[in-house]
Amino acid sequence: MSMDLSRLGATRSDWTTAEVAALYALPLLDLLWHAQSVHRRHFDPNAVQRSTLLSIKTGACSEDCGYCSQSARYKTEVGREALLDVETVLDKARAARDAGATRFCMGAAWRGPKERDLEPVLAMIRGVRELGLETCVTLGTLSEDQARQLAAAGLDYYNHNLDTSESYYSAVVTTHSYRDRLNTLAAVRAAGLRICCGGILGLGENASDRIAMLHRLATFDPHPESVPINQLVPVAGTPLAGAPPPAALDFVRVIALARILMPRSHVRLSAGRAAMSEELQALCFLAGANSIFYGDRLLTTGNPDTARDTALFARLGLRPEAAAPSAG
Ligand code: SAM
Ligand code: DTB
Ligand code: SF4
Repeated sequence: MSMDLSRLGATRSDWTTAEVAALYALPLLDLLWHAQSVHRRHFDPNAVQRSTLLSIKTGACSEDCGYCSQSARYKTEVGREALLDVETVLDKARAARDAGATRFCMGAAWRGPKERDLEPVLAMIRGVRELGLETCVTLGTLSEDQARQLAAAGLDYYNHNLDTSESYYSAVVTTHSYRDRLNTLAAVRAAGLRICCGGILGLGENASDRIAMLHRLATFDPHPESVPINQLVPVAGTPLAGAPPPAALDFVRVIALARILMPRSHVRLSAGRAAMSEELQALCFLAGANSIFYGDRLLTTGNPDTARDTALFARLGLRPEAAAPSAG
């Protein structure tokens, strides 16, 4: 399989699976060179955006996602907690802003929000925006009307991951379908929201699944503005607790492909950094990652603390990306 490498760097949604597979098969050093070249055409190569996560509603989720600490079906260390109150969330958002985050991402362990759930989340979005932060929420399946209500509250991004390929999805989740995920993404786009959508490596998927997932992401028109690439954080009690981690250089390869396929999107080196060396993270930045989760927790699991990330940025000469002018 060959492809016209001179077209790399253009923003297009007509990628073929063969093209994505050909990129995946490139010698690693060629791939990194192309990814870094594309990255430098669109971004400051030493700037990295920082988002802080908060679980606003933890545990007891009806869904059976095989990786998740929060499914009611698995016996994990995560218990059931009620939706946090707005003031608690705003205190955490203020602390995240003061620590240097520019975006605050609120996650709920729901299949989707019930009607009574939405109003407090809308208040959280309004309050976090008033602090001058960009807002992101991830609440599961949405109707078009719910997406419009979130947009009217001033939400900047909705996170909803594809997680893996369509054909492998049912090996990981059975309580909702890939089609449900795509429908929610369409509702979110129709409401005029920006999309954060990516996946997880280490679910037992093979290279074709990774290629299919990347192809799906890169053929959205427009592309998701933010593309989180997670490495599975194995959680005791879940079906995937014992899954072997993806090969480190395959993880780098997927980051590089995301960068080349979606040249203007922020590619986030997401969950899994606590288990990665600084050298591996540096390779991910070289491959075009330009966003991280920042703060000592993800949703229910750990993340490098801010002091460690500040030291990493200093060693690599990275700068935090400035807040987007639209925030606030
Ligand atoms: N319930 C909503 C949903 O599933 O869309 C929102 C919250 S859910 C925890 C958000 C995303 O977190 C998942 O789609 C998955 O990509 C990621 N995630 C959850 N558990 C993870 C784990 N153990 N390791 C890596 N990523 C994980
Ligand atoms: C995303 O792609 N990763 C984040 C966020 N979007 C919501 C979640 C990672 C969760 C890791 C496991 C946990 O902490 O529960
Ligand atoms: Fe529930 Fe989301 Fe976890 Fe799936 S990933 S079990 S929908 S919280």
